[in-house]
Amino acid sequence: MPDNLLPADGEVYFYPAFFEKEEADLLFARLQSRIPWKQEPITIMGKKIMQPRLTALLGDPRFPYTYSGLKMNPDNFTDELLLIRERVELPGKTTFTTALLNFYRDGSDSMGWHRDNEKSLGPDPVIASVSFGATRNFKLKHRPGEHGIITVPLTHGSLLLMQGTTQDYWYHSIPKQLRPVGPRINITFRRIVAT
Ligand SMILES: O=C(O)CCC(=O)C(=O)O
Ligand SMILES: [Mn+2]
Repeated sequence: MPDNLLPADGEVYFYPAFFEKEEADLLFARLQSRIPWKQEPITIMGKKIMQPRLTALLGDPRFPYTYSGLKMNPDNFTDELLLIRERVELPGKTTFTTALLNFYRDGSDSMGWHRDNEKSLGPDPVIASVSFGATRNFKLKHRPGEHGIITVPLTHGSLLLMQGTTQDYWYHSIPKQLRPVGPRINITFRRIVAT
């Protein structure tokens, strides 16, 4: 088990090469071509805006997933997603119903500060985040503000686990970056416990 990256109020574990390079290359190519990527609008502070990235939701069709005013109905898991889920359930010590996928086309695609604290995930959710493609910086910011910002470069084939009280006390984001960067796919596996 790697060390906890957080100084307090939650647990974040990072496995830099959870998938070997060859397997990660193959999974990136398959996901890029087979997932029905879409750009969809969300509502932030009453304003409807397009998300600065492409997304998809896969998983148990009984559980739609809603965030930032966007209700997504999942498509069934593909073979690749079933394989990846099986691999991350072991270190995550849980089962996952749903995967939210994000495709960052280049450095101008991003994800703003947020917490994965939707009621449907229940208290203290375990979230398994798998990355393929270009390395992007993942930032964590303590909500009470007593700790500095933590930066984790999420490498090709890596796994980041967030658990415990992380989603109560820490925001996370993928900032835009000016330095040219290739495409990146991120998958966050979640367990929906209520609708
Ligand atoms: O792309 C990432 O690494 C973060 C994705 C994320 O935070 C989310 O989907 O909620
Ligand atoms: Mn998130």
